[in-house]
Amino acid sequence: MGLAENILMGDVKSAARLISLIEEGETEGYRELQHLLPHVGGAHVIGITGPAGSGKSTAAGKIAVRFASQRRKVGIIAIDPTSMRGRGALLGDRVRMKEAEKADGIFIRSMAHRGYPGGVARAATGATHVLEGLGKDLVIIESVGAGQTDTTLFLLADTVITLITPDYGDEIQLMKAGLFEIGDIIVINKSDRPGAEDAWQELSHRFGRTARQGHQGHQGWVVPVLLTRADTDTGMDALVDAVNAHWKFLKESGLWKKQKQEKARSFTELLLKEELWKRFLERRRTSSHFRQIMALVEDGRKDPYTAVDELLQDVQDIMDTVPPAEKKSRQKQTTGRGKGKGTGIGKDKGEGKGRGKGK
Ligand SMILES: Nc1nc2c(ncn2[C@@H]2O[C@H](COP(=O)(O)OP(=O)(O)OP(=O)(O)O)[C@@H](O)[C@H]2O)c(=O)[nH]1
Ligand SMILES: [Mg+2]
Repeated sequence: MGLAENILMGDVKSAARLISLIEEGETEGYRELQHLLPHVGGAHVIGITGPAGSGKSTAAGKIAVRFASQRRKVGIIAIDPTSMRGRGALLGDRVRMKEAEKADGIFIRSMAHRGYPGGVARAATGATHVLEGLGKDLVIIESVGAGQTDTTLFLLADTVITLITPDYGDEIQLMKAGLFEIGDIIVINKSDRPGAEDAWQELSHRFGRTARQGHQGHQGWVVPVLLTRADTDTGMDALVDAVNAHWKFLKESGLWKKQKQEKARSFTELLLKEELWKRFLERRRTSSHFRQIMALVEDGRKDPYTAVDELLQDVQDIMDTVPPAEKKSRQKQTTGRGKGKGTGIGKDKGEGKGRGKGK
């Protein structure tokens, strides 16, 4: 039996394995994911974002336990902001979610974000489907907003919770980064800290009262601004109620499906952009053509616009050199799985052979 079939039968080990394959960019992983697709897509995906240390994991753990007690089948994906820092952050998230981890049926998976823009692991969308395949109907993705525009989380989640602390004023970057913009629910955690009440007043005034415009699919939803203290479980019922209310709103307004379709398309476009850029640089950065053009740009003898136009003439060539997925899988079966971490879609270990040679 394949991984997808095992997962559909509830095999947790196969789920963990498939998530790893997707993380590593293995073609085999995408093929199994494809088998899962007819069976998934209906779960409520909740994203939690906010500055480092604001209490996201603590809150995620607390609400997960509550959802589980409401007979929801819960999965959690915790995205490690600093894969470079080793396993510290991963373990940190797990410690905060201890209760949830012990609760029956809650599946927790940590992932490294690997430099993907927006702080969300590129594999998170695939991992969400894997958890759905396991039967989860509610998936919480914890991501780090740390000063970046976390639009990718927005694209993965049906409901986004922006979780900050009373001293968010210091995090003025957040405003620019649009963390508030993407939040369907705004939570001021650490209500035991000074200034909590003032922060609540200010944000309620700014975001809570008016029905939001802007993002399609958000029309008519009034953003709740909540005050919580996650470490002592205070305000968590209200947060669960707000999440459920948003889900009901999406379902009843019919926005859910439309929003999901639009987000899936946008995520794919984002991935395509990333992938083109990465493949282009991998194959061309060291080529003599690339270096010649860049040297002219550096000397001010070629303008950047013309340079980009000329460099893009190589793109067709890059497309031609990417072997079809089937061919890659067959290669893999004969060579075994390499150790290298995948950066690409359908990454293949033999694919980089021509890398750096240029034209
Ligand atoms: N005083 C206080 N501490 C809290 C509260 N909620 C969480 N904490 C503590 O804040 C610290 C960070 O909490 P986490 O849940 O790990 O925060 P996080 O946002 O997940 O952190 P990263 O994943 O590292 O970005 C922990 O020591 C928590 O116990 C709260 O409401 N008040
Ligand atoms: Mg965390």
